[in-house]
Amino acid sequence: LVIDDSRLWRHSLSTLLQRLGTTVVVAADGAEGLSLAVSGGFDLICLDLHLPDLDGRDICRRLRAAPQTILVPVVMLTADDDPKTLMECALAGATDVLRKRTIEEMSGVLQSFLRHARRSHEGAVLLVEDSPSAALVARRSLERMGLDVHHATDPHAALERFYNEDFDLVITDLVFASDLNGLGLVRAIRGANTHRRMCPILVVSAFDDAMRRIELFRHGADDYVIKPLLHEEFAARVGKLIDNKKLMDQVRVQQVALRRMAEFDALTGLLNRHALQPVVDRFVSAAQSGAHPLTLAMIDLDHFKAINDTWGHAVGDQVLTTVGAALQALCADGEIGARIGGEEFVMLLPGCSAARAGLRGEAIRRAIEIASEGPHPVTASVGVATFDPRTDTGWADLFKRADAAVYQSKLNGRNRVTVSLA
Ligand code: GH3
Ligand code: MG
Ligand code: MG
Ligand code: MG
Repeated sequence: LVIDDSRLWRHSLSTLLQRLGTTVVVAADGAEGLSLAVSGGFDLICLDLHLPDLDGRDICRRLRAAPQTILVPVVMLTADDDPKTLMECALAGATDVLRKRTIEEMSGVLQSFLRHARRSHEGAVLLVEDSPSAALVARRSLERMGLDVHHATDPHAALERFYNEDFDLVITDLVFASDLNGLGLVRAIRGANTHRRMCPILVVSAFDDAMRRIELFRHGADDYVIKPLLHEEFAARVGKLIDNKKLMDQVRVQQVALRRMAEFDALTGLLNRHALQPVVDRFVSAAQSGAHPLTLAMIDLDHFKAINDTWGHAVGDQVLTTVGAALQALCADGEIGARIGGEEFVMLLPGCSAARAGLRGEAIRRAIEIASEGPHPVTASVGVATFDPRTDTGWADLFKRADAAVYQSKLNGRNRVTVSLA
């Protein structure tokens, strides 16, 4: 609703608001504006301060006193810069005061009011409420917002559902005829052993005492609202919590993706060199303590540059993918394959002793040969070394010996396995 005596401003504001997707009703004086306003249904009232018949501040006071408009935001518009006038507008109940400058400047502010007015939300809410009438009021509000409501009357049943289903918000009453109350439910949710424990929690209660609120916040409740529920306030609080939850979900998904990118080689899906280190540390300590032997197989593809040069880089990539898959397929439980360089791979074989190291090396060499059979065959030079606690002081020694064994395989004509003797 736009109440302004200037035809120019009525026109400019209407055009702007329509462009923002709103239906606009206009009034040219205070009396007409007031009677339209109390007829109801407005999301925003733009009210000019200086009108021929009534003062904007008086109109504002009357809007604040009428039940139909008490919750409707009123933005007062004035060309006046006098701080005293601006303060009087605020005291009269204006939600905001906007100086009449350019339409572009006003656009952002008006848009922010309208954005929230009729926004629908998406999400699942677990409503824990034992009073049927209170549950009905909350359910109506939530469904009006577009949310899916799942109602539990008992806190234990609610907790059981919470552990097993994904919710975007838990809304709980405070007092139940149960050994579990609202505070206990908040504590149980926050202590749950799942990412779901971060779910926002809104407590709804008829109690309005600071002590209860403080303890609820300390135990992890996000917000507190007092019954009887006022739809607009309830919806604003719920909307905010749901928005935050969606943001948190996005961050979690991104974190998982980033961790994957940081640890796994995109081409072959094997671990990369960086992610190998913690595994290496674990395996080497076990080998040092004699808990289990550790064999390292190092693999360098033969004349790989020629594959790129002859068939192109894309074929080279395809061959690397094939080799990666072949190595992955060779990994028994607990064994790890990794791509540590362009066409260089390693396999960590915990439990493989020196006696079997040569056989495993040969199996790797053969698997690569078989996997790449076809138009773009490739072979590999393999070096294997088994950790020897008497001479190897750590990973660096083992790595150096396997690397030297690969070099020896290259020197001896490639496509072969060299076992490093400690
Ligand atoms: P050698 O038998 O002596 O190991 O010869 P080589 O050609 O395999 O060894 P060299 O180290 O000279 O060349 C390795 C080649 O691997 C060079 C590089 O272009 C190629 N390469 C490294 N990373 C990738 C990759 O991700 N994709 C493709 N297509 N090629 C790669
Ligand atoms: Mg005016
Ligand atoms: Mg190489
Ligand atoms: Mg090579």
